Amino acid sequence: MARVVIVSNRVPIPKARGASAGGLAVALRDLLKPGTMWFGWSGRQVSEPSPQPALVEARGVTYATIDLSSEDYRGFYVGFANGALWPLLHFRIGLMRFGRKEYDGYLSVNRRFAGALGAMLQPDDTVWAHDYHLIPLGRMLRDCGFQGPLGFFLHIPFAPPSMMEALPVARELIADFCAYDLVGFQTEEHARDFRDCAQRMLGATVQGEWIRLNGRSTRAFACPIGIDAEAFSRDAVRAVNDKVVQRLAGSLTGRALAIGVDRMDYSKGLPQRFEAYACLLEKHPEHHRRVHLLQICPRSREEVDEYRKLRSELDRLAGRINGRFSEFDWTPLRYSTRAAPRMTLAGLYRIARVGVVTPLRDGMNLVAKEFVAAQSDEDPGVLVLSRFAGAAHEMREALIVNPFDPDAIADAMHQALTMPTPERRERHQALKEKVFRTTAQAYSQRFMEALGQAKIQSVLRAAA
Ligand code: GDG
Repeated sequence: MARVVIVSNRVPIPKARGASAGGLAVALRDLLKPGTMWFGWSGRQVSEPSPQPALVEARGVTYATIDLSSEDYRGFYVGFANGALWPLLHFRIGLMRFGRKEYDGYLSVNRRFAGALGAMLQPDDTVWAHDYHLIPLGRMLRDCGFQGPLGFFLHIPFAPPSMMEALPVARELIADFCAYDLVGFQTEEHARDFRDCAQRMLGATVQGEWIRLNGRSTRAFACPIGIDAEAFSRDAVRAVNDKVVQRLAGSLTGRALAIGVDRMDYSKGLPQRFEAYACLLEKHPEHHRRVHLLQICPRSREEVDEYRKLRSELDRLAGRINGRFSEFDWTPLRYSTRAAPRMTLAGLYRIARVGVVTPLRDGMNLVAKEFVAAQSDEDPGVLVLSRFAGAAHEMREALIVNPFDPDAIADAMHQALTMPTPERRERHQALKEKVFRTTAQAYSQRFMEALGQAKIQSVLRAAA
């Protein structure tokens, strides 16, 4: 039987009943029919990893994982994927740390993935690999003899040729993308930057969305990811009864809540957001004692230096803002570096008057979509959204800001806090319609259909 095989760095093996699923598991839920396989890293570091994957079966889906050694982890994950690719593709060349050793580690882990997965693949399987950790995997699976449909989706942005040139191995990586039949990006801008790189850096022939390189054809297109809007909206209504949400709502005593929810990452524009909030309080004293900003930012990737530095910077800024503006019965900024349960998050979005989503650069940004899905139709909150989030390409009815401009973010927050109800409703309806149209379900279905067609096309083009 033809199977779908999903490959990602981490594998969301279902835990206890009721445990909530992460972003990718939600996005791909419709594909997880009996017979599907999901392959990737177990999250474990061991001294001698076995080449044989461990298999877990849940609701007819096989989850296959391999372990990594700590040396693999340092080179592949900390070194190349998060130390070089992540900053480069988020336009932070100055933070990029490239080393041959780390790149070799990245290739060697991808080779290990390809070896373990290749041995389990059947000729009529369809493989869909995810994200920047696994760019060379497709070529390596082809080297193992797999000839079936191969798709890849990049969750983060892509960069134009002038920036990609900074990465010494950019040409190899761009060629690796071209081993797939279909490559998906969050926005047309990212897809176009990729096609430009293939054309200008490798001399590939580009025709519309198709790239031809060394006799192979690959389609590079935009396929924006979404959320399960129905389910999230239902959760938000129920979550208003959640204990933490009720406690927080009670503590507001009529004040407005602005909310930010982000992994603690330098791409999310958190220091600029804190500066913007200080700027709002300075320019508009009428908001003193009338607003709280709740910033939830669970710590992430603390093995990478830059993330530890960011944490100290945010601690310092939060202390400065509260030290400067607090009154004995009002703390303007509430800041937590712990993750909130998903249900609590849904309820917090719902009671918030403003959602502040101001990344400096972001593939899509699902928080923007979750915030909209959680709002009530009668009394909706307002979304302040960075123009550099992929989500801004579609969500034009948000208050769109330049995240590098704290003054502009402050003005948008003021506009959101004072926006009349009819305008809030009108903007919300338009945004809601989009979030309920470009859903997780629509995303996975569109990608899989395009992958089937791309495979046929690439075979026909090769024969022509
Ligand atoms: C990458 C791309 C792209 C956050 N804090 C908590 C929590 N979250 C959840 C949010 C949201 C998810 O994490 C974050 O998604 P984003 O899209 O904002 O960002 P990345 O993690 O950077 O994801 C991004 C995405 O892939 C999908 O393609 O949109 O551009 O960078 O769902 O709600 N969840 C819980 N507690 C928290 O404290 N439960």
